[in-house]
Amino acid sequence: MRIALGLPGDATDDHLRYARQLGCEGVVLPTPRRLDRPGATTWAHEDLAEIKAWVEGHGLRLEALQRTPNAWIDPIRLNLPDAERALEDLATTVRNVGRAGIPALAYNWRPNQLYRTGTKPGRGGAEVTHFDPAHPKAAELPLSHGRAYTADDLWASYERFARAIVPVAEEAGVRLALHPDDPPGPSVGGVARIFSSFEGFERASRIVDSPAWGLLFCTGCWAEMGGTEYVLRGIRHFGARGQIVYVHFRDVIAEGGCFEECFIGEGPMDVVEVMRALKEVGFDGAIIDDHAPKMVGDEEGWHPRARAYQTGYLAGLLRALA
Ligand SMILES: [Mn+2]
Repeated sequence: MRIALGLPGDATDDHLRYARQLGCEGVVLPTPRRLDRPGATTWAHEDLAEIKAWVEGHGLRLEALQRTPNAWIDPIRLNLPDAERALEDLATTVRNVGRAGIPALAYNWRPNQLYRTGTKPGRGGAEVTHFDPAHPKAAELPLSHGRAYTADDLWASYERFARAIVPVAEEAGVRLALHPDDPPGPSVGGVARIFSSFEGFERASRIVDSPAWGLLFCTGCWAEMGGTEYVLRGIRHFGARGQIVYVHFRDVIAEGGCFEECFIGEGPMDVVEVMRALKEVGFDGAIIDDHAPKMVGDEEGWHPRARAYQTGYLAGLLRALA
């Protein structure tokens, strides 16, 4: 296991130096702006190879790309008329990611944005996000994609995706890492959420039998689903099968379907047991922190001060269990 740093999409040389200064061996990049080409519907091999060389030039490993642009995958997730074209483009991107030697590509199956009902003061006044399903912003959310999409709709689109893309990823040497719905629940904006439970992931794991299929295991989302025991259950099942590609280490303070985010180690999750479980199942990939609270002086959107604290906390945990 190793601690990496999740960087913003517009990461610069300074961000890579910062990761090195924190003692990280690698980084994760979400939809890197460096890969943007106006009008493009795929990531080009030469751009991917260039970004990997850039990261490695700083003495770091590029652990994963965290997601492709939503506009590329929404036609697939919602099974829109251009889904077939979008699947062909995604297959091209996956092949290019593999050719560039980038080992993992994450994705999720929620066409809606990461969804919260607001922010509030957390520990010492640090700004944290919260979610309350009874809040008018959640309870009265209009249809986000023009009509309701049922769980059956989402499963049909997911199965089509898995059958088309997982074999391509396996051949390309890329592992696909599926992140849970956040927040978990039956639906958001009329779109069903099918990766909000252990059973959802277990069902998905049986569609295509391939080492390329796996999880971006987000302890925060698993804790939202059912606390420490649920996190441990997920790790012990999927981790033992080698199906955890990499980890988001995060915690929430949850009660009655509501939750607020918090610092690692502040919330109810037994972080030592979670890290120990990852070790015990033989997980040997990257762990990054996730959704850092906004601390004093954290003007940059990805909250580098809180990330430094959390990254150091994770490194210490890892050292203690070594
Ligand atoms: Mn996450």
